[in-house]
Amino acid sequence: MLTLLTYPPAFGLFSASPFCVKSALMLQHCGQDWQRSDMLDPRKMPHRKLPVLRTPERLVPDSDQIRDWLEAQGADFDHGLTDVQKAQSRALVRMAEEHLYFQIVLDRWGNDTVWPILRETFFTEIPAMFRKLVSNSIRKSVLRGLEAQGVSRFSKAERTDRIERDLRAISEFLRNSQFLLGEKPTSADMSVGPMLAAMRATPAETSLTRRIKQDRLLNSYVYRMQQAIPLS
Ligand SMILES: N[C@@H](CCC(=O)N[C@@H](CS)C(=O)NCC(=O)O)C(=O)O
Repeated sequence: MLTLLTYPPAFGLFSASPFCVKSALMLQHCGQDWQRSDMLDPRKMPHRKLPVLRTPERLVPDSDQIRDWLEAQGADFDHGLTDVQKAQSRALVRMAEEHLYFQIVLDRWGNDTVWPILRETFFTEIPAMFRKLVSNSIRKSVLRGLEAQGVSRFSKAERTDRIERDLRAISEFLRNSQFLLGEKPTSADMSVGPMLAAMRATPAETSLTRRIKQDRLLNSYVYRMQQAIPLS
């Protein structure tokens, strides 16, 4: 049986990591026999990140490589899409994973109201007496990473504008269909859906959580995705 090494459930989601949710959705969608194995510390993993798929032959790191591996076994997440739709799918996935994702990380790790909740969710394996010290130093390194990536250099107004343009682009795809590229979920939905769900699930009210909750189209899309491919 395949095993998905993933971060545990958090904030009402299958996992706090939208990349882990994406891989779980792909496994579920293609009908593979799989189980989850939760971990909080990915440092021994090939890319020092999660998700990772344990197959009979090897560990497959990275949600895109997990997708490739599943496709090599016969999965077809974009069945029936034209070449242009496949190109649109690629662009949507990159927008979600290389931009919106970092906005979510900033919303979680850069917010002093969210931080105590994060500390007690992500660092439970660290003995309580060291937890503050260790988690504060990890928080600093995550924030340094966001500075290097650039997302935290924008003003609040600039940030909002950048997010808004992405959300409007996603909404245009959903204006006349149930899912991004038609009436059935495809790979783009398995990436964008969990990203929007994560954005909504940050455990404090932020402008991002409000933005998704108050948007009927996006909110119902997140719900639809969760119904279309249920993860128990
Ligand atoms: N490109 C990777 C991204 C995975 C990723 O960023 N995972 C994060 C959690 S959402 C992680 O494990 N971070 C740990 C770290 O950077 O130390 C994928 O698609 O799987």
